Amino acid sequence: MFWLVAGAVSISIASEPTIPVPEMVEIPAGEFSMGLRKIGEGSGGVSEVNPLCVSPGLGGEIIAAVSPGFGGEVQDLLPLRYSPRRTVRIEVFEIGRYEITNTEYSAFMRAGGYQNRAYWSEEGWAAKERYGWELPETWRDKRYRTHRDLSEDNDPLPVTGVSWFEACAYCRWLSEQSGDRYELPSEEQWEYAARGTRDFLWPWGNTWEETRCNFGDDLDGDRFPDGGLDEQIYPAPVGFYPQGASPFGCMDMAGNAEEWCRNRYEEEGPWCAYRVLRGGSWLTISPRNLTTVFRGGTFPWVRYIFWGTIGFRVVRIPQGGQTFSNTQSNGQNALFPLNERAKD
Ligand SMILES: [Ca+2]
Ligand SMILES: [Ca+2]
Ligand SMILES: [Ca+2]
Repeated sequence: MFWLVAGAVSISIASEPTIPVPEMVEIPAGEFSMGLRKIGEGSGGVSEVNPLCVSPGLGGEIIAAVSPGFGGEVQDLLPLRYSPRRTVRIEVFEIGRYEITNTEYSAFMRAGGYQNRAYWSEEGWAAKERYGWELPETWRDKRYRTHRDLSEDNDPLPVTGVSWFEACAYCRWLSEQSGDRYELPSEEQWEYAARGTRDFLWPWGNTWEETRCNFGDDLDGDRFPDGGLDEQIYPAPVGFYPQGASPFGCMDMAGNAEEWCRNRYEEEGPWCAYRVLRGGSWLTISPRNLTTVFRGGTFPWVRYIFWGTIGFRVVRIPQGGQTFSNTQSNGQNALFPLNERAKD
């Protein structure tokens, strides 16, 4: 099956042990429209309408669908559930075709990633020490692992149960190992990679397709996935839904693991300590919350709330390249911000 080899090739750096390096997709420079399209935009007096609000079955009430990765009730207090509509210029970059897998993450663990302070920001290390992190929260839970004996090799499920701090530490470790520059995607990079230039609401287009991603398909109404529609109850092997690929060929950008981005949720205000989560997860019921434009978020030290839904993918930045040209977040997107602002 193709996904057994998806997501990684191995490289050997100098005399270092071979490590799995995520398979990357090059995203060309370009412009795209970020955020949700407004019908009647600019005509004055026309309130925001979008296909998600008017399509039967995608009504406003389902925005409250639970995504326990960041708490069903809490999330609905969040402002800015969609980015402001704007044109964004993107510089060339590469992004992981898949979410980071258990195989890839296990290399970081085996290399002493949780013991080597050099890979962690000051705040990240403090959180790790405080909470005693030594493994992802889901690592010893068979529901999140391919092999029931929990062997670490050849596990194409996405790593879940990791905080933003752990995701950043993985990026720093991978950068050091490979000599390339890896980061979490900016929110702009993520959305461009997910939707392309044609305003796609889901990675594959503008029509919801329940067989093209791993979401919280729930046929019996108990608000827990059955796997009856998408064949997966818990996280799916990355790349399990080739028809769900984005215009650039990125997989699982709707559902499966929801994905950390580098950005703060907002630059100022009560949610500025949050980091952005994108794409919804295997537990997200509402198609609306699985769109390419929907924004979630939580604190950078949160990695698990009831279920393991949170994972990530990485971007690789060309030598001398900019991460992105949008100025809105530039000042706050240092790779490892050392001056964490306290939540108000
Ligand atoms: Ca169910
Ligand atoms: Ca499912
Ligand atoms: Ca995903």
